[in-house]
Amino acid sequence: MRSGLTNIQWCPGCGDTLIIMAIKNAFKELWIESHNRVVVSGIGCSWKASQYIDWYAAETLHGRALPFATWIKLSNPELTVMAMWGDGDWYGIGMGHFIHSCKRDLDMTYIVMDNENYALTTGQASPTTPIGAKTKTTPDGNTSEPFDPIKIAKAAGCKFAKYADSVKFQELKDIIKEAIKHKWFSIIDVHQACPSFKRW
Ligand SMILES: Cc1ncc(C[n+]2csc(CCOP(=O)(O)OP(=O)(O)O)c2C)c(N)n1
Ligand code: SF4
Ligand SMILES: [Mg+2]
Repeated sequence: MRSGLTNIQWCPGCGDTLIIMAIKNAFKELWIESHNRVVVSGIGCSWKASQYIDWYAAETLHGRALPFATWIKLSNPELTVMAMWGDGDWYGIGMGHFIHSCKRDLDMTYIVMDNENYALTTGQASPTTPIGAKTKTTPDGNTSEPFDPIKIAKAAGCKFAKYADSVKFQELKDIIKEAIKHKWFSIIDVHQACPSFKRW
């Protein structure tokens, strides 16, 4: 599927928009043309990312983008392959694929749009929700320790695993460029605002 720029449908102030802009700038600065790049997304607000950049895109199942991305990379190693998921997508239902992708270490870039909640389903606690945060499923405050995804990625064998923040725009764009240039598996956990449901 070929996707292009359409009207952004994320809520006003959503950090996803900044992440998309940083990726677009990174591609531009690295001279990676649209026919040489492909994104695979899961399901969640983050899933719409694949619709807003001119690239080949596959919108897959919740938690299952990594197997699709792996197959695409193995079929055509020349492509720049990026997967974009939410924190629930990747660290919840997709955690098994995440660990094995770190171990397999193929040349792909994974961007987690980490808003610390299941936003598309209107604000339930996710694996990265901080202690004390009140969500639909933790009305008295979250009591379980959030995952440290970067620590987990490194422990599973990933050599490029970094945090970023969508509001530190230049830094985010530079980390994305570094990740694309890294010839093995790279993961960036991008903290982002979700004004509709992340209110802590
Ligand atoms: C197999 C499966 N289970 C559950 C759902 C319902 N579902 C859709 S989006 C979503 C949460 C997405 O949260 P996250 O990955 O953090 O993305 P966000 O919306 O926060 O960007 C869930 C549970 C689904 N689509 N498929
Ligand atoms: S619910 Fe949150 S993550 Fe989803 S579009 Fe709105 S602000 Fe963005
Ligand atoms: Mg989320």
